[in-house]
Amino acid sequence: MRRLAKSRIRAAAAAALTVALGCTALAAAPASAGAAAAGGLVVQYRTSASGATADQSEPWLKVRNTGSSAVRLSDVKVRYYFKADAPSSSYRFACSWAVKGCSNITGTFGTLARPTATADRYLEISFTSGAGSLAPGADTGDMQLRFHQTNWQPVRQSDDYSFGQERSAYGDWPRVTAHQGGTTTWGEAPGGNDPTDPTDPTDPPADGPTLFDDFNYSSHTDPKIGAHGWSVRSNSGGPGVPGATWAPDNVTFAAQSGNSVMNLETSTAGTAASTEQTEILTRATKFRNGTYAARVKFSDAPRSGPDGDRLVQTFFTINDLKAPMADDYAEYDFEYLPNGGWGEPANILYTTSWETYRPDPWEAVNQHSEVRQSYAGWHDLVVTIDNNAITYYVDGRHFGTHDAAYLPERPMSINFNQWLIDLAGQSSTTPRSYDQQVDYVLHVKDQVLSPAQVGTLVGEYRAAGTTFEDTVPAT
Ligand SMILES: [Ca+2]
Ligand SMILES: [Ca+2]
Ligand SMILES: [Ca+2]
Repeated sequence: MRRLAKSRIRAAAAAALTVALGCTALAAAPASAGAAAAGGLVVQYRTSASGATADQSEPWLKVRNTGSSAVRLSDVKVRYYFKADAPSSSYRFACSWAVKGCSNITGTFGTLARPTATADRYLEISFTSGAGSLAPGADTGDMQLRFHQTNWQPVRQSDDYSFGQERSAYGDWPRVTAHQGGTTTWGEAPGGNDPTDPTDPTDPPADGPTLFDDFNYSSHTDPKIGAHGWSVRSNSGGPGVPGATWAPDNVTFAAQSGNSVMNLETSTAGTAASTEQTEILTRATKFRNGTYAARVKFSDAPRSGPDGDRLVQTFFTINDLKAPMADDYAEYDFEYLPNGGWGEPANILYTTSWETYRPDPWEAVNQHSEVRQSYAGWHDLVVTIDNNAITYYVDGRHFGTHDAAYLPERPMSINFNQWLIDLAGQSSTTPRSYDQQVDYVLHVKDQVLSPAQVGTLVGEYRAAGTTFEDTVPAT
């Protein structure tokens, strides 16, 4: 994050933020007993993309309750089955419009345990509690859904089990299944793949070199920190206020409900000499493709003193810029600005994928996504990197997907820091300090995990009492 410039030029190809993607639920609530007792769901289907191949599949769905008692939609899941374009293809879900609200509809992808000629994957639709219930006889209304290849190559629909080329108007469609609890209440899955006996889509891949650290340390001088591969920064230099120090003793650890949490405290009294920034990073630059995750607590206000400083709270990966505009540079950022900065007036969260940059005169080649709102509090941050794209999630929701042009060419370190863009946000010389907390960090090499799989894996480490593991090989 050697970001010397005040102005950062953002890529024109800003990633449009797609809402309500990804999987939000780490674990579905247990289905209520007898949910399907008075049985009856019907799924109706039409498509608004009827081509044998298309830019995206557009299964539009309605779920109707034909039973005699109300059905809670959060107990219902619907699966659309398809044959992947290639074994390595990955897909993204989006909701264009829905009577129940796209924010109440999530889509995740799964792999069938017993692939057939027309189905080896499925799109599973589920609902948040905000979708409410269906009274007897009621339906969800239109759910205008779509999915596409991550790399935006065409999808071949003609070989997809659930695709109905002629279905230009809604009609009952048994090639899509609905299930409630342990019962399939509508439709027929492709042979041998009944959804009530699935491979659990929250199961993480069985192996893959992994770094997990729950940040269970006593202080910044705890010898385990270095032994586990971390460096608590003390050397001067950017980013941030020129002349500021990077203060290792402002990196502290405390127990919260039996779980150790790391705190990065950044403080200032309005001068460079009084400004103390914080950073912790892996000494090894050995992390490239795969999944990165951290649980981070951002804050909007100082712990004490006057508010308003232009602060950056981060989780990122980075390597070194060997020359201005060298294309083998790589950096992937979560950056939260609680008080604005970089021309922004107020809270904003950026995710940014860097091809390269030139410090002077400043020029950046990157792609970013942004949301202008408060992110004060704890958040689950996930970024995945495969050979096609970089995808960011916040709290299980898709936040942005960035293009292959920004993929890393070389391995990187993993970093957290909190720093001040400048001292122009608050001119007071009254001391103030800001906290950024980190619960854990996870990296799984060369595996793209869903946010739900990240949650499962972290849960497994904790159930085993493991607070640190690093099986990622040195490069
Ligand atoms: Ca297909
Ligand atoms: Ca690059
Ligand atoms: Ca922890």
